Amino acid sequence: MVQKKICMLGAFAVGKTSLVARYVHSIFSEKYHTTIGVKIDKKVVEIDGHAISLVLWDLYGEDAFLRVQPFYLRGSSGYLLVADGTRPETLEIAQSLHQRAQEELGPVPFLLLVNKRDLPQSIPEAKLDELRALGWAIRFTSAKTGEGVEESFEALAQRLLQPA
Ligand SMILES: Nc1nc2c(ncn2[C@@H]2O[C@H](COP(=O)(O)OP(=O)(O)O)[C@@H](O)[C@H]2O)c(=O)[nH]1
Ligand SMILES: [Mg+2]
Repeated sequence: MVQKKICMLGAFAVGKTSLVARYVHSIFSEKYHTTIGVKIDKKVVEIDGHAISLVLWDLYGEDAFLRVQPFYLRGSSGYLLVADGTRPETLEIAQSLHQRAQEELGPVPFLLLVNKRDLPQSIPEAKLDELRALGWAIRFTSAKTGEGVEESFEALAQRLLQPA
């Protein structure tokens, strides 16, 4: 089966680990687990009759930004950039991480997930429009309610199968 590595990228506490947990295990936990290391989960999806195994890499920790080392990105077929819809500064961090990922990987598919949709949002829509104008695909998710989560991982998987 085709395997595709996907990296989760985003600022501290935007919900990267929660999104993977929701997608892979259908769970949500309010507790914060500061794991040590890189966590790797797998999930098989079927896209247009093709089964592909998504290998999801998740970093954690307060300085996730500094810890995004080349080995973490290397070999990724694509990535999910995650911002927290309640914290506009996390969008800036997502943009920096995007730059770093593009330097390492070139123009591979990615999606921006604006997470925590279940809470009052504070990222200006105009900011998102600027990114859309640059060609970014943006989706809203809630790891808490599950809104948009499965669709987002599958939308990225779909893009991985398309010729560049
Ligand atoms: N309300 C709400 N809380 C969330 C959501 N996603 C994550 N959280 C909470 O935000 C905190 C950080 O989540 P976590 O997945 O550990 O973030 P990470 O550092 O990006 O991996 C935890 O307390 C989660 O329970 C969401 O969609 N809605
Ligand atoms: Mg985490």
